[in-house]
Amino acid sequence: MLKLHGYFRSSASYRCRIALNLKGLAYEMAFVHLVRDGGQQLSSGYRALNPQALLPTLEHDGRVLTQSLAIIEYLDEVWPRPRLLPADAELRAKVRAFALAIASDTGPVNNLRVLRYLKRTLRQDQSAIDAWYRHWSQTGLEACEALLGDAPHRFCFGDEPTLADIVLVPQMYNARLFKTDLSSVPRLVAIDAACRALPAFADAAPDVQPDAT
Ligand SMILES: N[C@@H](CCC(=O)N[C@@H](CS)C(=O)NCC(=O)O)C(=O)O
Repeated sequence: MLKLHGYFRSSASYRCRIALNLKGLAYEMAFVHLVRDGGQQLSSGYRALNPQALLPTLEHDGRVLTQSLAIIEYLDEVWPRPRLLPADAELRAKVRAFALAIASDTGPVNNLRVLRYLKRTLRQDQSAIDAWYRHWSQTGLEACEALLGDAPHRFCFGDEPTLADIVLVPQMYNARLFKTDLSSVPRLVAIDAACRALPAFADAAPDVQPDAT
């Protein structure tokens, strides 16, 4: 049994939904609202599953897994087809580097708890917070555009989606939500559109989730 604890707009949950769909795995959803009740991720019940109080968490037959990239690599190891990481070592390192450029170096500075700290503790106004968000979003994506290399592919690193595409699409969703200028990343825009045309990506989109409000 697979159960994903997530939230429709959580980009890290979105990554896991895409990966589960690409693998064709059925899973239950447990909804953890990031805003309601002051943030349900902060409850003692959820912290018992995920001590970081972050989404997502995946339960698999009694095993509890956290961190979206670790979850996706776990899925790829337990259900190896279709591959989400390339067989070639160099390409695999490039896919991981691209995914980490977003998941480790771009997403965390724009996480909800960081934006809340800017607003509530440092008393920044909304225009300063929006400028912060767009700055890190745009510079992070521009670096990713450069990481793609020269070969023209339908997806980030070939003709099949990999972990890189799984991490890119939620980041692009967030970038659009916060009105980031995407004119400097035309290849990412094209790859994002190609991914979102696939059912595995479309069915994972925030706006079609049962908890979308
Ligand atoms: N590195 C973590 C990041 C998880 C994360 O930041 N999740 C966000 C939603 S996308 C969250 O739960 N935020 C709650 C908060 O900021 O309080 C992962 O990839 O799983």
